[in-house]
Amino acid sequence: MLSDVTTPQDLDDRFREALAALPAPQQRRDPARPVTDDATLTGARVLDLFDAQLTSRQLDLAGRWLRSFGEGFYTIGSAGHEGNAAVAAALHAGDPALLHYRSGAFYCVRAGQAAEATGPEPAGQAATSVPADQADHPVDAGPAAGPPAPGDAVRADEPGGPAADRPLPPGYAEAARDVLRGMVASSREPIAGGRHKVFGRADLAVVPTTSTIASHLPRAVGMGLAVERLRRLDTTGRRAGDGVRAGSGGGAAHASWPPDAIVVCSFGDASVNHASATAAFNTAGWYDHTGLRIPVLFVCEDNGLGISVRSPQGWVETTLRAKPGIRYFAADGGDLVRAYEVAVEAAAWVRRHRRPAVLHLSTVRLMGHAGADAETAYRAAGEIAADLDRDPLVGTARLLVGAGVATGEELLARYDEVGWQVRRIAEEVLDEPKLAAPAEVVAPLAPRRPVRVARAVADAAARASGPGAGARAEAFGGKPPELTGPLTLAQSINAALADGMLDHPQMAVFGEDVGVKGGVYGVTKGLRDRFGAARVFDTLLDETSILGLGLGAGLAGMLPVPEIQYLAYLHNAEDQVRGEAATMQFFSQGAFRNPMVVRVAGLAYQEGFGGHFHNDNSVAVLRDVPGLVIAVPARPDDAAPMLRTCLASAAVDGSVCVFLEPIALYHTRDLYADGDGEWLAPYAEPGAWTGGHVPIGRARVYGVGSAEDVTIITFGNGVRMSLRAAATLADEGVGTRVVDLRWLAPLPVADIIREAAATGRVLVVDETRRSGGVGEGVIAALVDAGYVGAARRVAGVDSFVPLGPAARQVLVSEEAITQGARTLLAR
Ligand SMILES: Cc1ncc(C[n+]2csc(CCOP(=O)(O)OP(=O)(O)O)c2C)c(N)n1
Repeated sequence: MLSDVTTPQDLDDRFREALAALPAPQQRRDPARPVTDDATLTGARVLDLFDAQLTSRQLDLAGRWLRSFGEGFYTIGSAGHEGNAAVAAALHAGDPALLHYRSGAFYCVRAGQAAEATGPEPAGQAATSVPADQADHPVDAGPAAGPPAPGDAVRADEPGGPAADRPLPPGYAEAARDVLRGMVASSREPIAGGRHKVFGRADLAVVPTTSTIASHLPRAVGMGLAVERLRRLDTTGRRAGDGVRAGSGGGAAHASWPPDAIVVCSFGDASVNHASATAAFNTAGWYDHTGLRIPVLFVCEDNGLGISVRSPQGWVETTLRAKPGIRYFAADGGDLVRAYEVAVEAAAWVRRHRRPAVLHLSTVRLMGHAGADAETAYRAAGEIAADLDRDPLVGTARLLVGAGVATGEELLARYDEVGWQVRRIAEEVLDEPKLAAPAEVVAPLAPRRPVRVARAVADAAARASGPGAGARAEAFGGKPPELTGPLTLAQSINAALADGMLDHPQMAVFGEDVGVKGGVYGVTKGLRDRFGAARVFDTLLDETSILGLGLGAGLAGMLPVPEIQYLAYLHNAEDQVRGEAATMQFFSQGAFRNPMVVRVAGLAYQEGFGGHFHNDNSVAVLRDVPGLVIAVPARPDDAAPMLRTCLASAAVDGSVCVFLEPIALYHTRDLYADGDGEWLAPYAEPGAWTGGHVPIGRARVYGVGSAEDVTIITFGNGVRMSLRAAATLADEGVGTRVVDLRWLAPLPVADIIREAAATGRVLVVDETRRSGGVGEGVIAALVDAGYVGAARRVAGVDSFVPLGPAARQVLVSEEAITQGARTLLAR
């Protein structure tokens, strides 16, 4: 009898009843034969897949059990979705997979494939190895017992039979241990190390996904694009491959993906409505329409519900069928054999044509959304019971018994045996250590090795002036930027991008209008002509997809440099930076990384192009993303070395960098007076790159006058305004030091403290907003360090930036800076 939720007990009871009710087979079928006369799967393979389904189910039950006494921290399960075992079976073990959180059976099958490929695990290493005191219950003790040779007759009345007492297929117990470690937040969990319960393991090509539904789909599309691009380079022999300098590109600590790989990503039916999902479908279809190949298999596991909200009848099929450029396949996830056959067809289609497809897999959801979900609040008892009747495990059992491969009794014995093994592993992992110190938690977040980064910059310099000099001269048309005279900020970034492209063979620059046009501000001008449309390309107009392409490309081994046309438009896609990019190393302990330098044109003060959307001055949303690097170059001679540092850090450490370029300074030439040309700067020749290296988190300090009276701490447009204000103050006999932070994250704390202490009077000039602005971080850093001098802030008003001259009402002005300094000095 059902209570107000489907409990593990209910599910277990129903399963037992259903199996007990199966009629005994009249005749046994040789498991080496197709399980039914028209099936492609053999009985033995179905038994293997059934084991994966059982293991997954038992993991769900174990998760609830662990929760019941406070030792488990995750109860979202896979029950009802175990048909995804068929999808895994239809794929290659090396196909990168970004999985839905109901992928227990998929994960077991993938682990099984990998274990078979690598052979038996060495004793003592296998997660399936059994402690001495439990050796009487061997788990996964070796390769699966071979099925009888074809033609061997197995009689229905023979005791045991092939289903009953086989060891678990290789890899399954190990997979179970992985999942259980995730549930108990063990620091030995193989991918996130106790930071989250995810499906992921580098050797299984399973890339961890976050709980933010559908946010992994734009990344999957980016990966598909990059995998295909690298494959083509491979087949034409031009891929840098082995010849690529270590660390010159991206992505994975993982070896490169197989050339014929396809990317699989799965998600629920409610998720198809999410903006990230629609972006991913659209981008895959858009590229397909242009003839570009993106081998991605989307798998929609449709249980009809998103927590309590029903997908309207027929909506999922209608919407998936209607996606342009994406081939539609459908299967019943309760029918393992047919689901497998359709999945094989879909995967083969994607692999052959290198084009996107969606597999719509119908499933049920058993035991509610998660442990605490009282389903009866929103579902009728009859509906819940109907789902139980469609339990895919019962479906597979019915198939096996109907085919004569096993009896219901044997399969129940199998269920219990698997359950026993899973419980035992659960008990073992209970006592494993948890993450126990802040440093342990954050260790993989954003590794920083500044010495290696500096060395990478020095190596790049050596290449550019040595073996790469010829290619460099050619790329710059015989006139390298150091010989073209002083450059603007935009020209300097352009030159540094070109040098980056020359030095990093896997680097690609892309975004809206960056290719043919060369960027709305001309920053990427000429790059497409020099480096080709495969490396410098226009994307469709969707920031989520642009970032997703970057994320996937980084993961696939490239060094992506996407551009976001305006800071305001980063905000509508910000989750791809915050939730996806910045978390990847954290949730994979560095096994996967998405090196990326996101160029963003932003901040205010544009002449003649007003209004908030092109003058957005809000960076708060970036500053609290753990591990993110935020660079704001104000001057041409900082921009180039800072960009080199970001590229090197991305390549060396997998850093996610936001390179925020002040639009208003792009073409600025003068500092104090019209025509003085003091905001221009020559481009450093490669021989000077090492000496001019700008490490992450180091500020630049300008002394004006005696530099002893007041310290102005600022960045971006504030640098120019502050230098001008400092000149005015100097005329009044006030000595100022102007500190350009250059890096908003990590803040140059040591430089801030030193320069603040030097005068004892700090004026923070913050062109972002008073609330949530950069100035808050600077003041907090001073307080934390015990600074006892005077401090004031000049910051933007808490407002969006209005059009026209009204903008001056809310933005920091030179006058306000001068006044602020005078007020400080008057105290
Ligand atoms: C972007 C986002 N919004 C809300 C949630 C909270 N949430 C978690 S699962 C879920 C329902 C997802 O339903 P579906 O995609 O059908 O997958 P199912 O759980 O049914 O397998 C919701 C709303 C989330 N994880 N991510």
